[in-house]
Amino acid sequence: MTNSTHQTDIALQLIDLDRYPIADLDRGAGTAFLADCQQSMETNGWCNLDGFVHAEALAHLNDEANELLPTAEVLHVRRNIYQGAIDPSLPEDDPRRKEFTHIAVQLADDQISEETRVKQLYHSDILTEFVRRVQGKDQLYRCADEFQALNVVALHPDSWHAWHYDTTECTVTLLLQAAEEGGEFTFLPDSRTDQAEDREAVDRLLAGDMSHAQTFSRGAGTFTLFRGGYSLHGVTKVEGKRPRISAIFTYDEEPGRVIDDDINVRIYGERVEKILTARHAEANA
Ligand SMILES: O=C(O)CCC(=O)C(=O)O
Ligand SMILES: [Fe+2]
Repeated sequence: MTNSTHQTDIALQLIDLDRYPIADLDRGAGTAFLADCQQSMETNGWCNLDGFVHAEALAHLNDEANELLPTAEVLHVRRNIYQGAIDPSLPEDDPRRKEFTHIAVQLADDQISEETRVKQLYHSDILTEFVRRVQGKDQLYRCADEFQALNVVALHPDSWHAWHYDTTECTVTLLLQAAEEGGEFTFLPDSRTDQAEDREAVDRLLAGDMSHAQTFSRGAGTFTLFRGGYSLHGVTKVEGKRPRISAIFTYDEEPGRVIDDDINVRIYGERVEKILTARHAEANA
């Protein structure tokens, strides 16, 4: 990376670098800060940085999201916690067969223009490098999928983000607008590994017992990394008048990662189905 790219990187303007020296991780305070983040990721499965963006930057990001969201679709996605096919060997009444409806007003990547600050922040090489190092990956790339890479999700009052595992290992979010009440990000840290799942803990949560779940207090402007592929999580019911708005930044260890069309149609519905159908028709014409 050249110096000039560095100097124009929007992360340098938006992020509170005094508290979070993400552009200077190889000396002094930056080294200690990175070690703390890595340690938290390793021990707890998450890293939570409140006040990550400056107050004025947050106000701009928030205005931008509120301006764009009226152009977004209302998504209704029915899914089980694994977001895949249900294991047919499970008993009929097994909680893991349960499907939840996820309702959110959601902007997909292609609906967020390159001029927006949120897209520029997501495209920041400094930020991507920071996320890579916190996760301890040799390589990490921004997701190349035209719909999934960057999303802005609004949960309106009375809706919640139903319990699920993400289909990627680690999820990175920036909370743009907190709910007046409720809308807490809640999770069971490391509730599964690649080999096994803590069934007792999972079944307990699915039955509505939150006593073992963890939550953090997250004000608007909080940047969070967590192992969403391994920790069952969701967002509790949003209360009050305003929606809870969160930006989801997606990364992958493989460069150029795109998602299967049928998965994107399942998530994003009719709008994306039309785009893909038109594209196929054109390719076959
Ligand atoms: O909005 C959040 O804080 C979490 C969202 C989430 O779990 C997801 O998008 O997969
Ligand atoms: Fe998630």
